[in-house]
Amino acid sequence: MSMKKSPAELKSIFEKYAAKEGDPDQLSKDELKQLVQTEFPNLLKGPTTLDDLFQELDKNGDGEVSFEEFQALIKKISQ
Ligand SMILES: [Ca+2]
Ligand SMILES: [Ca+2]
Repeated sequence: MSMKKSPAELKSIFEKYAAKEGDPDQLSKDELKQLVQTEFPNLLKGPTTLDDLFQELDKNGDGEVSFEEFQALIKKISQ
């Protein structure tokens, strides 16, 4: 399965999952979990757990991942 997605696709993926609960512009841990498990399951096949990933992405520690913070994941999957 290819991990490659266009920037527009990534933005629409973020928006689709971020809108599921709470703030529609932010991913909660549950939303991130659904996003990663559905769209990027390979990310969790290594030693990285969802908790690790969430902590890594949530740079300002507010318990949600903004689209800006999500960029780090995009970078990770496009390597
Ligand atoms: Ca949300
Ligand atoms: Ca955050």
